[in-house]
Amino acid sequence: MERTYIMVKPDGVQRRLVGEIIRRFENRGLKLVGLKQLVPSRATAEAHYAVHAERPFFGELVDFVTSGPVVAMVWEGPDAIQLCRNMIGATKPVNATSGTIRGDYTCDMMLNLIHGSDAPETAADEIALWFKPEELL
Ligand code: FUP
Repeated sequence: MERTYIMVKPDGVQRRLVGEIIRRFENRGLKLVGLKQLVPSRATAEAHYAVHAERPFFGELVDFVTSGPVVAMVWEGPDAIQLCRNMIGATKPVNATSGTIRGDYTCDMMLNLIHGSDAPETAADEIALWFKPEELL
C-alpha cells in the first residue's frame, strides 16, 4: 500500500470539479485517508514547489496556488503514486490524453486543476507538509 498527496488547485475548485475528481479516485478503488479545504500560505506553497524555485514560472505558480481555496487530500492504494499520476495526465497539455483528468478538462499548462506526488520521497514530504498525522484516518 502506498499513500500519495493530491491537491485540487484553485482553478479546479472554482470550476466545481472537486466532486468529479474525488469520484474518479473513489471509482478506481483508492481510499481517501485525508481531506481538507484551505487557502495555502505563501510559505507552504513555496515549500511545496521548492524544486521549481529557480524556474522562471515559480512566482506565477506560487501566486496561482495561493489565489484561493485548494482541496488537499491523501489517497491510499496499491502503487497509488504512479496510479494517480496516470489518472491526472501529463503536465504538458498536448501530452495529456483524453480519459485523464487534465486531458478531459484543461489545455492550460498552469491552470491544470490538480497536483499529484511524483515519487515516494516527495509523497512523504508533501503529506507531512500539508497534513498533521492525526488528520490522516
Ligand atoms: P506536475 O507534476 O505535472 O504537476 O508538474 P511539475 O511539478 O513539473 O510542475 C508544477 C507546476 O508548474 C505545473 F502544474 C504547472 C507549472 N509549470 C509551468 O507552468 N511550466 C513548466 O514548464 C512546468 C511546470
